[in-house]
Amino acid sequence: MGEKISKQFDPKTTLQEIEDQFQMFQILNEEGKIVNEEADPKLSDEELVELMTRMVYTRILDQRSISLNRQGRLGFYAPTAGQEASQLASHFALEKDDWILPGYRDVPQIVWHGLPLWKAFLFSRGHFVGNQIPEGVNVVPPQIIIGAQYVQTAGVALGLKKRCSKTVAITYTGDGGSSQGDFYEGINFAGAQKSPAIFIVQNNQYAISTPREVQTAAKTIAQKGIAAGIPSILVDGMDPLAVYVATRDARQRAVNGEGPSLIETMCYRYGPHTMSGDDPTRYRTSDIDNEWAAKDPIVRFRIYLEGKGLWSEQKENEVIERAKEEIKAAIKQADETPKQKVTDLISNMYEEMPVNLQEQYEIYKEKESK
Ligand SMILES: Cc1ncc(C[n+]2csc(CCOP(=O)(O)OP(=O)(O)O)c2C)c(N)n1
Repeated sequence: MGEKISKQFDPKTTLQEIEDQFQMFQILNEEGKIVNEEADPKLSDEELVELMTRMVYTRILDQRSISLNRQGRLGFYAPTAGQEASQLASHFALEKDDWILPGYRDVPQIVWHGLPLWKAFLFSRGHFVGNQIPEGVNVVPPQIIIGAQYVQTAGVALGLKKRCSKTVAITYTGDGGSSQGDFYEGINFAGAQKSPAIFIVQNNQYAISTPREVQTAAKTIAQKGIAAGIPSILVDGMDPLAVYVATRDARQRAVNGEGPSLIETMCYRYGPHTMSGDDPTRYRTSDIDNEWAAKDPIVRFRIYLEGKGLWSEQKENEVIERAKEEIKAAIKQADETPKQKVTDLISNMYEEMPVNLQEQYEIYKEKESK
């Protein structure tokens, strides 16, 4: 227990003092300048180019996914533009054997972790093959239940610890997800067990149409980790270098046996919540959109890399063309996959099929054979 204090308890100051500690961590500012020399991860030229390539590629993947969805060629899709630094720079700090427990918006990370793109498209279509993850690709299917992946990550991380594995389990949710009970249970359990977990909250400012301010009285989401006794940081989620460093350090602590960390990445989604029909103009102004567009992660990284002579318009166009080609081939492969049947749904649901489903299975099998 701490020292006894005799001074009067001042609730305002106590809260203020804690909240003031959560200043936003930034390395590369909006103008593409390093503003925090000391924290610069000094990535190699190849690494910088690779990270930029992934962000540009993923922006194209987002644009193509949106238009494929509008053509009726994809199903459920949650746009990712604006969150590239938050998603891909955090992923960039991982190792191949680390486990990713994504939410529905986190398809880019699992694709870069090894999920073939055509399978990601099948996931979007609700096809079971999209959730059949290849052996050796350490990801689980994206979670739709808000926050549930936090509890599952605490479990996976504990398993990794028990196996003395030098790997981590990383998970992502949104600002809205941090209002769920599962969020608190997950970070608390992992903290208590000192499990190698990394909890990322991508604060893109809205849970569908609900602004972040309405979600919680806390000034930051990062500070919530402190109550669970785990290191927590608020990061500029539009800054690839800051996100990379925060995740790299969290990973290092995790594999060193120092337990989990919480990272809040301040970012923005440019598009709608999903392609299922919400209209962002009803809950956001164009002024807010413009304010965030000026912080764009790709724009600032482009300026930074061009300044180093590592990037050019030509290079970017090559990446864009490659992305378009690969997306085209992947959607073709998804199209060529046999359509999902009702019998697939039934047979994939249970390891041992219940009797009533067995009856239905036979009925559908008969119908499908015609
Ligand atoms: C347990 C649960 N409650 C409600 C929903 C419906 N729902 C889907 S997305 C969403 C908002 C999530 O917002 P946030 O966590 O900020 O993530 P974002 O979509 O912004 O990435 C809600 C409430 C759900 N999927 N699961």
